[in-house]
Formats: sequence, C-alpha cells, structure tokens
Amino acid sequence: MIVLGDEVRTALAAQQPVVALESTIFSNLGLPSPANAEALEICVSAIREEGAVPALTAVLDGVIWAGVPEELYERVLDCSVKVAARGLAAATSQQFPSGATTVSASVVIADRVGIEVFATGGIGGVHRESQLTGDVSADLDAIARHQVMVVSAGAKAFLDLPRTLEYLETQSVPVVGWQTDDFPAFYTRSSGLEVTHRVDDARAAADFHLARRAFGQGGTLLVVPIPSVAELDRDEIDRAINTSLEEVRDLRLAGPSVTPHVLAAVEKATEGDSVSANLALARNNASVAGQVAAAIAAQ
Ligand code: PSU
Ligand code: MN
Repeated sequence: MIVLGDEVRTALAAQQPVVALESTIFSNLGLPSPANAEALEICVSAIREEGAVPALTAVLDGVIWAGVPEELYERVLDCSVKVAARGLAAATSQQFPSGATTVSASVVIADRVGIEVFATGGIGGVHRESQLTGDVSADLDAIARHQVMVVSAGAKAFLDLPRTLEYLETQSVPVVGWQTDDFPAFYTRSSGLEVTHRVDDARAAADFHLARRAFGQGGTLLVVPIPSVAELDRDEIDRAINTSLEEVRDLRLAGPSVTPHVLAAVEKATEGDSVSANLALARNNASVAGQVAAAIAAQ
C-alpha cells in the first residue's frame, strides 16, 4: 500500500539514515511558487549533506509514496489537495490523482515503513478559540501515537501555543529544545514558553528517541529555533497574524482550509518576509533531522 522510492528502500534495508518529509509545505497550500520548489530542493540537499536519504511523502495516482521519485516532484509542487492522517484511506482506495500529505499523514507513513525521523517547517496545533471551534490539528495525536522524532521550528503563533503545549503534555509527548530552553514560535526564536527538555547535539537527540522507543512510547517533538539571521520582528509578525486571523474569521472558514488560508494571509501581510524566513528554518530543520537520523543509525 505504501510504495518506497528505490533509494529509500535500499537505505532502510541497510539501516542507513532516512528522513521523511511532508508535502503540504511544498505544495500550493504551504508556500507560493516558486518558493515551494526552492524549499523542497534545499530541504532535500540539506538532508543529503548529512549523509541521510530524503523520503518525500505524497499521494500520486492513488499510490502513497515514501520517497517520491525526483521526476514526480513537479506534481507534488502543483498539488492542492490536502491529505491528513484520516485521509490516507480515501486517497488510496479512491485513487486520488494527487494529495499533499500533512505532518499527521507523513508521521503515520514514516512509522509504518520504519522511518524514525521526520522534518518539516512548523507543526499544526491547538487553534486560538478552540474552546469554541474544537479545532485541534491531527498532527498532535499523530505525533503522540507514532514512534517518530518530529523536527520542526515549533508552531506558528497564529495558534494557541500555551494550549498546544498543554495538549502535548496530556498526550505524553516530550517537547525537546534543540540547543534551547524555549519553545520557538516558528518566525521567532522564542514564544516565551518553556520546553520540557533540552538537548545540545544530535547524539543526545538520538538517545532521547531511542529511550522513547525502548519504552514503546510514541513520538517526540524536537524543536529547533529559526536561525538568528532569519528571525522576523515579533511585533511585525504579531500584527500580520492578527490581520490574517480577522480575515479568516470574516470568511467563516472551518476544517482543513483554515491553516492554508492563514498561511497565505500571513505571507501577504508580511509582504513575503515570511517566505524567506520559512525557507531558512525549513532548511535548518532538515539539516538537524539528517544529523539525528545519522546518529540513530550509528547506534
Ligand atoms: N504550519 C506551517 N506550515 C504548513 C503547515 C502548518 O507553518 O505548511 C501544514 C502542515 O502540513 C501541517 C498542516 O501538518 O498544515 C496542519 O494543518 P491543520 O491545521 O489543518 O491540521
Ligand atoms: Mn484543523
């Protein structure tokens, strides 16, 4: 049911490092063209530079891929159908022409085929006003249930970050800071909230993952702050987020369309500054994920 790319199959059989990637971030739903193509290219290269094999997940012609072949990347970039964990069964049984996997779908796929490290930009979380809307991303439960180390720059501040951390605590997901004690807020290095644990290098992150695995527990969230040079101004981003949330509220959006609309509105409100920040942190996360995968494989 899940097809492995040739390189991914060989690497997994030889217990060599592999890093899974989601595809919503690289599709029309995540980043505007041509930044999406650039993001995919720099993430793939960053993983390779660490000696790991990238495994892009996506749905193409009803096939769920872990390791989309490069000649099919274009179709992933052009995709505008979002497939979360619950959508995988529909995507394959109903032969979706294409589907961009979210964090939740990718983590399910990775765990199923034995890929232990996954990289993205930012994860979904508990939305603001979730007490009214009930909007909590399926990413959080997927991370809790699957034995994958998820590397991200935290979650965007348009979400309710304190509630997101509470929810992760309830679901017993450790939130581990990479060379930081602070929970990053995607565009900024700190949200002002604390992580539960800290690691300072790939060996320590790999050992953390291996200890979770030894206990038969689920995933771990490894959070990596955006590189200082690429960090955005907190006031600017807060203003952009508030404008964007108003827009989304006026549109009365609900369900999976909420996040792509907020992302696009933030891009517009920051006049593209958010896109270059996104590229820098995605590359950095992919690089850290490659190092951690290599350290796990070296065990
Ligand atoms: N946050 C980002 N960029 C993204 C996403 C989230 O900063 O591209 C995407 C990811 O694919 C994530 C999904 O898994 O949105 C979460 O969507 P939802 O909030 O509908 O669960
Ligand atoms: Mn949602």
